[in-house]
Amino acid sequence: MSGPVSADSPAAALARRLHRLGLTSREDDWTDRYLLCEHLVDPATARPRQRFEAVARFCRDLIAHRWVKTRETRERANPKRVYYLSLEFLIGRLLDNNIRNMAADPVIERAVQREGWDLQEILDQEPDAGLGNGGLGRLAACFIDSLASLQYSAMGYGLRYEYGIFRQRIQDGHQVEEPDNWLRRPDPWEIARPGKVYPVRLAASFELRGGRITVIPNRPSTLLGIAYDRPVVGYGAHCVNTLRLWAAAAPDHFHLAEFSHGDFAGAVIDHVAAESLTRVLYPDDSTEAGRTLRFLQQYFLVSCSVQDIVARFHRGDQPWTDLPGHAAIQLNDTHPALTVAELMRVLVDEANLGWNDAWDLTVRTLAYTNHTLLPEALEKWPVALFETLIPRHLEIVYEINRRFLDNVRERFPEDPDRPRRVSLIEETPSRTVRMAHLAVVGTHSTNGVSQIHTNLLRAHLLRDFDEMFPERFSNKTNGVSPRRWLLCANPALANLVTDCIGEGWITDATQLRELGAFAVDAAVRQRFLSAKRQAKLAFTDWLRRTTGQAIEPDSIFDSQIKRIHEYKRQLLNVLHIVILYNRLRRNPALDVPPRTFLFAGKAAPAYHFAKTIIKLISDVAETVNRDAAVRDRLRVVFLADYNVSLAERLIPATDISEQISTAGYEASGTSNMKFMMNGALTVGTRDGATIEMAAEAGDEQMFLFGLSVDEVAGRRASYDPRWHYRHDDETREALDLLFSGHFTHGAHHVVDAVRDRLIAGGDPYMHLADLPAYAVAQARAGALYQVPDHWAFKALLNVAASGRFSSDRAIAEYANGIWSTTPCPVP
Ligand code: 26Q
Repeated sequence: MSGPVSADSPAAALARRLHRLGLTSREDDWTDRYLLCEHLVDPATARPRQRFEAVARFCRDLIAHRWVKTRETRERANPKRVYYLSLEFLIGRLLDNNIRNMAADPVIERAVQREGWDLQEILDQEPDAGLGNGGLGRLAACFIDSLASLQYSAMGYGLRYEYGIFRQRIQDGHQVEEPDNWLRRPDPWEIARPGKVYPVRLAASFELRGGRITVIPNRPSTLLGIAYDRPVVGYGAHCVNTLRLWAAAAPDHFHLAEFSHGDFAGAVIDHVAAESLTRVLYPDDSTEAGRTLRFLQQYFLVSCSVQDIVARFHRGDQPWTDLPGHAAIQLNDTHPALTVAELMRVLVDEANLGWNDAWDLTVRTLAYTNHTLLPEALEKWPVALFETLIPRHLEIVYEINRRFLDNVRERFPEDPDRPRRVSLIEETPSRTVRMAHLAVVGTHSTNGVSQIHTNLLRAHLLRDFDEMFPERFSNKTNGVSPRRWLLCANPALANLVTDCIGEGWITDATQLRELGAFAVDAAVRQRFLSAKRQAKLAFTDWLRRTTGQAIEPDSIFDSQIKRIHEYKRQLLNVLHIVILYNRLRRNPALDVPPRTFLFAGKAAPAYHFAKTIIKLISDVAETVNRDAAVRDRLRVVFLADYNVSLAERLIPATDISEQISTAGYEASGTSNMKFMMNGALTVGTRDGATIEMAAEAGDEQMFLFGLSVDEVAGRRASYDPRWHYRHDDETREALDLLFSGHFTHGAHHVVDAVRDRLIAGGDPYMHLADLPAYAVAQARAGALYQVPDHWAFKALLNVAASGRFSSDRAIAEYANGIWSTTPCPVP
């Protein structure tokens, strides 16, 4: 690992930092220091968790120097800041990533070896920071990684949930949710900032009784937001940015006022109510209504972050007109869209600006990213909630709307229905605020997350707005961090890539293109295959150790890992498994390579059919895996508790990446990119960013199938799943076997629910239309796998074409196209 060290290489910089800490590379006695001094523990007898804390604390001390240096540099240069506001940051673990980005691996490895410790065991002690639901939250984490690695002056703002996304257990095939108490033990990365505290004022109070929130109108209350900072270490550790997470607390004066009335216990209980605001991340339950606490969380994030941004702005002694030149605030979906009203309130009520000036500054400072086209996922908050909790913001929303609709009527006099369609307020069935409309009207930029998604956004969901403000719309295709998802997650493949093309790809993923020339080299293809095998063995090992399940590393690892949702079509995957099962039982001599189908993903707790899909997968797995007729040829595994760490293990080990959403429904997808970067081949529909991946690699490097977006739209009216049931033999046989209860034994409700959706319910996601083409694509993939050398060739071309899907490219596009900002290098 530790080669020659040039003067300003990451390794040389690390040597300087160690020197400042009083640690030369010779006398690295820090294991003693942290264990003896902090824990009064002898390193020889330290438990794995204590070892983890020692290594993490050492790493954090190394980080501290660059963190302070970064802050000082920005205070002096005062560049334009980027603020990424998100209710979710799905960061996962940090130790491995931070060690890498600090170039501290040689020092850590030496110390670990000296003590006779196992580094992997230490890394596995760290709980995942699961502060997100899925793609949107993980995107925020990759984006702050890139912002730091590219040295932008940027900050992430989010909430310090005490409980992250629920942990999933599978019991008798059913999902069971358990609380994720990730902060049970002290987190070595966070730094509480008791000095950074902001009041958040509400027009009502709230109490908690039996897990339910009761709002007491007309009794104003104040919450406090306390900052907890986490370092975001850029690659090479030049720049260490901050992720600032807000925790809610009750203000002391409130506490004391109650106390002086003699209600001591009442005051303590109010404390608990206040702190419960940031207790738990809301799982993505798009249907469940009445989530007052989620609304409060959104306002709390917005209020604390805006106060913090304004305070930093004021330190620069600039006039308000400079705000858009000082700050670019990116709203991650509509979850923080209250920022529009909050910034207007600050500028009008506190800075005493006129409405027009305030509006101009607000719009120029804010930008909005949309992540979904699903109508049921569009946020709408009851007007009554605004009225009770933040009535001033409702007034502001009304005034924004009044002016906006005046403008609409003036510009489109021939379209009398337009004001109703674009209004920020929906009148029926009940009065709600349409957060997406607020976000588009109140910002200068609206972007989608892949080209097709942006096109559909402009043509359908936001068509009226596109006609009014075409210049506001742009596409920013998602990306993923090549540091986390290739360098750290897949050391064998990363080494192969570096041996071929040098290490420039780590910070400039476009260089991966150069790997294309090496795909023709048989020795490189061989090395690719052994890197893949190494990752598969590591995964197989881990699976056996942690679950007792044995899978065959020489089978195809075929993975679909993502939230369970009908539009993502895990059911299509299941139907194909049943087709294969039927073929193998009918013809045991069938020449197909053995496959292991791996599923993982959480279902929203209130999304009942998604939970049924999990139960179905588990039941099919149990039946197939017990059937001697397909033994060693077909295995199905549902991996419980999908999270970032599981993705880091499974993606490098995967041969086939399943990206099979109904075309037009997956805004982008990001696991598709992670798989591609790790040399998996995609079996997928022409949806989201998969379309652009195929354009980069060439269609012939993937297994694309199924209806396109236009074909889905064209076929929708006449589509009848029964027609496909009648006309396609394998479809009918698969459904018949499924509906016969062959897999589900007594659990009739599972089969009934699936039949209801796929047949009686009209199959809105058109599984049956795509099933035959899907089976053909899968068969082609299977056939190619039987020629490993050809497989390796295509896989290498996929890695070579994955460079565009680096989050560094995405961030550079946001910086140039939306934020108008450049990096601020830290010397
Ligand atoms: C809604 C109501 C109440 C509580 C939570 C929510 C909620 C939370 C999260 C609604 C939606 C989300 C997340 C959506 C999401 O992850 N979308 C995905 O974003 C990715 C990044 O852009 C895309 O790649 C995926 O295609 C898109 O599905």
